[in-house]
Amino acid sequence: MGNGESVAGGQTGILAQDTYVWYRAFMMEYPSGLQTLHEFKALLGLQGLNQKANQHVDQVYNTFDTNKDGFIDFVEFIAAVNLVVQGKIEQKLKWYFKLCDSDGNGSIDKKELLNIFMAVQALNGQQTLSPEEFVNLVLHKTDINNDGGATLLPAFLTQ
Ligand SMILES: [Ca+2]
Ligand SMILES: [Ca+2]
Repeated sequence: MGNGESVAGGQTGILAQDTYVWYRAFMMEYPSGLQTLHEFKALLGLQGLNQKANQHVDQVYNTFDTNKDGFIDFVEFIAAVNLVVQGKIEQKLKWYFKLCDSDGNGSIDKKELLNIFMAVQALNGQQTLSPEEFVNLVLHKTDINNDGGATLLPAFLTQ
């Protein structure tokens, strides 16, 4: 009974019997049943970041906070774990696209891409390409609608 059932994520989701283990661990760590942004950063070891990197982490947190109450509850937490641990590449890309599209207009423009790049670079502390070079490269490669790379459309995710 219950074999193969999953919560919050279809076939690739965490099995129902494992959910209980996750739930216990979550409640042990966060007795209020809610994880704050501060706790989220602590969990991932992302403290003391510079401003750009911090903004990026805040954005990640916000995409996981699906009911927008400012906290991650258990259902949101398990959905996030599902995505990160077991999600298909397509799901991850869609999530990442949502993350990049900070004004939520359904496409990623040069400024949004630049923001993400700066944040990721701040997190990694590496510098191989300049931000401008990176943005031009990505937009050029994904210029599906032939607008000269002005915007990045989600079309590439569904092909
Ligand atoms: Ca929430
Ligand atoms: Ca946008």
